[in-house]
Amino acid sequence: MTALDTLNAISPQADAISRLFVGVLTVLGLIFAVVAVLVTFAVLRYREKPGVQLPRQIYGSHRLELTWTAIPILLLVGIFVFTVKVMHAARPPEDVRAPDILVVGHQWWWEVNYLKSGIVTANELHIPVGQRLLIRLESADVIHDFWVPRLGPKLDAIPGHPGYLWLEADQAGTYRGACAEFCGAEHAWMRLEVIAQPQDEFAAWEQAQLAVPAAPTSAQALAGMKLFAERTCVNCHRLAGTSADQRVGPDLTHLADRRFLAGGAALNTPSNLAQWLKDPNSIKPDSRMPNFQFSDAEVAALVAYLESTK
Ligand code: HEC
Ligand SMILES: [Cu+2]
Repeated sequence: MTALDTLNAISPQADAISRLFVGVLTVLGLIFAVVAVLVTFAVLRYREKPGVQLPRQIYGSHRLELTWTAIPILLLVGIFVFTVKVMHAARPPEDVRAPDILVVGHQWWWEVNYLKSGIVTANELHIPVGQRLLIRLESADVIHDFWVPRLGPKLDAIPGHPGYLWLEADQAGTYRGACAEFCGAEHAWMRLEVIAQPQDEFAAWEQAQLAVPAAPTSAQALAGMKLFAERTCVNCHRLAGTSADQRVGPDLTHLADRRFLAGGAALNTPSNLAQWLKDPNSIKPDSRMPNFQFSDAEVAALVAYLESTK
């Protein structure tokens, strides 16, 4: 994510915002240029020189004062009108229709629920390209802020007060986002990715996500499955096909399909996953996932199990 992402819009909503920004910047830039030229001219042309008398002093000019009051007022009214238009273009009215996806901000990760298909995932939103989806945004704890600069406006996730947002991408691709409201120690590792895919790829992803993982076959993965059931993981996580159905931590059903762990703090490789299970705080200090003091063999078993649910 870079500062220029905002100017590189991929959705009508982000495009409206970026046009408004460029428009206002242009007008302000012109005013700055005119003022700078006039000031420079006055300083050079009218500076005190030997033998030159002080020019005639003028006190008060109704015409000038009215002009320099009227021009800024007109400019501000214009900017106001365009801003309100952009706000309407960029944001859905409250409850226009049933939302497609419920996104919940947690310290420090994003829960993603596809309300129609029932898919649950984390820190990653797959969407079909060119379709306008309605996101309902909630928070499980403190104020977060959902922001994917190339796709649209930022929106605060406020506890007890759901917000709504259009999510749409006109080009296939991966668009990075982040929490944009300081929400505690690990706020910086609350990244997300929106992956816009052609309809058939998206449908294939949906199918894969909906599949309930088969029980593993290797002895190591079976040992991991047993640990997963016995060691309180089920109290915080969801894993389809098991008794785990909680939302305190991210859904782990198809964890191996995701690119990141822990809101972007590490790439999702088997070795990083092992590191995470051994000591979550070594990857994300203060994370809300406990350290279980697992032995290396236990970690390897859990990794084998979680990788097998792909
Ligand atoms: C007290 C609740 C809690 C318990 C118990 C718990 N976790 Fe977690 N877990 C979390 C939270 C919260 C996160 C998200 C941390 C973050 O990203 O900030 C997490 C993240 C994870 C992740 C990374 C997922 C991702 O998408 O980033 C894995 C893997 C994981 N836990 C596995 C386990 C396993 C295996 C167990 C049992 C041994 C377990 N957890 C027990 C709360 C818990
Ligand atoms: Cu945050």
